[in-house]
Amino acid sequence: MTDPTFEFSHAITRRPAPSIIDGLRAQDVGTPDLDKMLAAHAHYVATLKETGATVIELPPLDAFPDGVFVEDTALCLPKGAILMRPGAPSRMGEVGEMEPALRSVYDDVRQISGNGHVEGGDILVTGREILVGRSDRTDAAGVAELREIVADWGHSLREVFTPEGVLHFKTDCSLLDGETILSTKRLDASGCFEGYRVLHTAEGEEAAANSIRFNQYVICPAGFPRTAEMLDKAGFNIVQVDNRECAKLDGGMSCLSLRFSATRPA
Ligand code: CIR
Repeated sequence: MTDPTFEFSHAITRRPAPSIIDGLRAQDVGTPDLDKMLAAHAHYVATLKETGATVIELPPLDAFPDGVFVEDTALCLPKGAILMRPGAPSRMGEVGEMEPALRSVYDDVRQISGNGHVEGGDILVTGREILVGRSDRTDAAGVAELREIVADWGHSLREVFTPEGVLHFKTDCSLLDGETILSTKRLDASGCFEGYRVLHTAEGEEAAANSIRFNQYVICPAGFPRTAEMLDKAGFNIVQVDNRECAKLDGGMSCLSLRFSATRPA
């Protein structure tokens, strides 16, 4: 029996395009370097593959500077996939670019089609529920539509709030196993993880919170040694990937893939 919250047969990624230099960012802390990003991306994809998973690698999309951050375009669940409706207007067209890949692996593909917005980075699927953080990108109408869709597949959805000034809910947290969450102290202080086992990122290492559990690995951004040591001591198998270029665009480990177990072969 596999645990659908972290055991996956597949991932979808997209190689960064030269237009990455125009990617959205909250603050300008320097232009991302495409070659360095490509090298880090290759390490990320190789790590996913090392777990035995199949990685569907999509080609770069120069028309969409943030296209590498595929997580925001969809939510993948055991019974189907849901195409999102990004709150960032420049990212809206990325969804249609993702659709064929999802249709190749899922029989049931639905869509947020009302006026609301949801980005995948605001969604954390745990062993017991789906947490969705309202943010500058995800609004009440989007959450309400998503709630109806996932209810059809037997999931309960709980609306929570992304801290002020934080891009996405999962910028500040990740799932380590069905019941264990890695979170910044500031997000955990909101009380949204009551009843879960919560491990905190080290002081000053908040950016380590955007990690992913993917099969046997917890893939973390490199450069956060105290959090990595804490996770290692807690028994997790850590792989550290250079995230310096993506971080310039507020991106992290979760943003770079959609993770799922295919219902039929790709
Ligand atoms: C954006 O602002 O939309 C991108 N530059 C970063 C998206 C990061 N995605 C994520 O956290 N899931």
